[in-house]
Amino acid sequence: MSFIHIRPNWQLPEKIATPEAAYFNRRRFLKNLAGVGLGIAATSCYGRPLTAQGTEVLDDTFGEPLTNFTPNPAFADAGWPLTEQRFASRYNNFYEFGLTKNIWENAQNLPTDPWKLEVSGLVKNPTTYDLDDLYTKFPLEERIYRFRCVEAWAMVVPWLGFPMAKLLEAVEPTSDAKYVRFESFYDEKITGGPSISFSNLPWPYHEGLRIEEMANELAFFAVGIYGRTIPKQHGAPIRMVLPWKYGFKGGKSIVKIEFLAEQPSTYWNTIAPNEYKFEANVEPDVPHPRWSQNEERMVGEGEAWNWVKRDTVIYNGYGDYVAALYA
Ligand SMILES: Nc1nc2c(c(=O)[nH]1)N[C@H]1C(S)=C(S)[C@@H](COP(=O)(O)O)O[C@H]1N2
Ligand SMILES: [Mo]
Repeated sequence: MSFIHIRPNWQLPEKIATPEAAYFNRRRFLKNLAGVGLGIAATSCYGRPLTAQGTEVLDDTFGEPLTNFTPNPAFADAGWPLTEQRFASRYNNFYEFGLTKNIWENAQNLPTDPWKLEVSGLVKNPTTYDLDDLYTKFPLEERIYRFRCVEAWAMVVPWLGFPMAKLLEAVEPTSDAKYVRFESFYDEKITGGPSISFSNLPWPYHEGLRIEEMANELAFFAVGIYGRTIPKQHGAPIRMVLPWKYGFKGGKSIVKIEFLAEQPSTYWNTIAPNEYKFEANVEPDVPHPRWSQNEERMVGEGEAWNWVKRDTVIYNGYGDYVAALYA
């Protein structure tokens, strides 16, 4: 179908845009096509086949070995095989660097040293952490977690980092603090993906949690993955990991954490409130308006274009930890 005759340069062809990214286009061209009655393109064939090609260069992005961590036995086995890093680390969402999955090279432009993570707002001990602090202030542990993107792909990843609860202990939120806002690094000159206009989007990427969600045992800050410091494409030097929620809740490359009395806005909820909720828990029976959430495809497992499928589980299988938060 050739219904886009002239494509402004911010519009990616549907074929290569991911379902989340497709929204950037869709919003605008649905406006232009109002009443024409075109069906929404199938979202099942996105991304590119992953092969071992180029892994030597990919390996260079893998970060420095981390040794000062303890494996947490409660999260030693996520029930499914680990996703191979050569797949996990070259199939990423990091829209600041481009709208495809293939941003790992462009993401190497992210400047991570020095780094400042500022914690402020309704806390007794506002603190700014530098890069070294991220590896030394809190005991590091390894946790193998399942990970589920709202686009219905999934993986199993060994994160290194510390529970968000440890940060709460350190900064001591006041009793007025009910919500937390997390902000990602943003500098349009550095991150701007090629030929994409970012001007109308609510950058920097920002996410939010209820304070009880942040205090939950599962909520985690990752500073590493697969035994090494976290590669830039995964959100170096520190990113959020919330395994019971869709992946977009886990902001990458966090520079600011603010404790608030009111619920903050979030990036995706601002762009498309009917598609991406603030809560965004993994719920197989609640379809995304553009696709089902009943099953997911395991990144890199099986054949390219035809990854192994699994049934999606409520709270991504972590109901024992989090169901009480939503009772
Ligand atoms: N700053 C920032 N954080 C982000 C995103 C992003 O585009 N920018 N994408 C989110 C989405 S949609 C997903 S699925 C995960 C992907 O994490 P991964 O690439 O490490 O697998 O990061 C999340 N965090
Ligand atoms: Mo995602």
